[in-house]
Amino acid sequence: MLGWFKKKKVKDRADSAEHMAEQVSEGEPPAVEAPKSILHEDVGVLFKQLTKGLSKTSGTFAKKMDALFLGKKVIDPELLDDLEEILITADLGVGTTMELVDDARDKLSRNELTDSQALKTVLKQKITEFLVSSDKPAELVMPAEGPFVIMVVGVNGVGKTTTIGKMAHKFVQAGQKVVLVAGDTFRAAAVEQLKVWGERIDIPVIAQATGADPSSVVFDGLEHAIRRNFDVIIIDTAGRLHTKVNLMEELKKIKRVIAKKLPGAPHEIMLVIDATTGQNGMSQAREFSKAVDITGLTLTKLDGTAKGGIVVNICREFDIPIRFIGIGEQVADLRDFDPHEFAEALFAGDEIQ
Ligand SMILES: Nc1nc2c(ncn2[C@@H]2O[C@H](COP(=O)(O)OP(=O)(O)OP(=O)(O)O)[C@@H](O)[C@H]2O)c(=O)[nH]1
Ligand SMILES: [Mg+2]
Repeated sequence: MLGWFKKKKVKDRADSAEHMAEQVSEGEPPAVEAPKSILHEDVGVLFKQLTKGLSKTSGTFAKKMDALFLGKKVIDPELLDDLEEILITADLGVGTTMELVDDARDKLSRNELTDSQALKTVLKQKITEFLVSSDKPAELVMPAEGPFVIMVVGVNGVGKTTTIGKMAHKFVQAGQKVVLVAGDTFRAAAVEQLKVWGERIDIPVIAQATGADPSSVVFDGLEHAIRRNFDVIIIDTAGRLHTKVNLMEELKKIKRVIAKKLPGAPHEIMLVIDATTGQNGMSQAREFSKAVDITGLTLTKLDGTAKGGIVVNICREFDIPIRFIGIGEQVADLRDFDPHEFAEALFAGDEIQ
């Protein structure tokens, strides 16, 4: 398994800071490797855990697929209509569904599909293609020098703070010195919640009182973190609706303040999307991208939904890599997103459990 993050390389000391920021080492092993426990874990075990986590999604999707194709040898228009319905209810979205079904129709008319099993195979191939369609690598890229600043954004209750805790844990396991900054000064108990995560994984949390200006909390927090040489600084932000202009402006301000304190930062602006929210997740991705240039996504709560199709739709529509998927509330329930593995798990259903 590949590492889930790597460090940029400083090739030439004479280079300017901006130039250095463009240099990403290609084809070399990551400077900081994933912890041994992850590298050495049996891939089969990890796959089983993923399929179990995705049991609602894969169970329902794969079961419906099997029911559709069971006993049907020939592909008729009725079967294609049913297929269309399954794909739409799994949240693949109308556009993605139409492309899949139209492709099947084309292949059928060119006699390239002889039976329903062949159709299932084609479907899986095409869904895998969508999942790998982004040409941006899924791994996080740390700067060559200085701290790696990650700002986490998203609408209310999607799992930002939980994802931060899980992600921080991964960095700690990989030997990084991590600090959290409590940029959610709006919701009561948000600061406390982040502190609980900090205690759980034994890392510091920089916070001010609820009601403080988030930009100044982030500014002061960064100053403190930079002085104390942290490798990774993860900033929590308050949940906000992507349709609220003033709140999106506040997010832009926080981003500007970070860049002012540390040129080149934030290096990662991660949007967290709740996979159970369905197609609304698409407009969240669109609007947050417009406001702050999202560089990576995490899709949470995939353990709680029968509609994991949003992952396929997001990959097809946006050129933003999915970094992680959340498959539970515990610290270990954050998985690196691997499109091939995800496609396998989606179609595996009951076979694996
Ligand atoms: N089942 C499941 N629950 C999750 C997952 N990620 C987060 N949650 C739960 O979702 C709820 C909200 O999580 P938070 O991390 O507080 O979400 P948030 O986006 O920070 O919320 P606000 O700060 O209020 O906007 C909590 O009960 C989490 O335990 C996941 O992958 N699976
Ligand atoms: Mg939160």
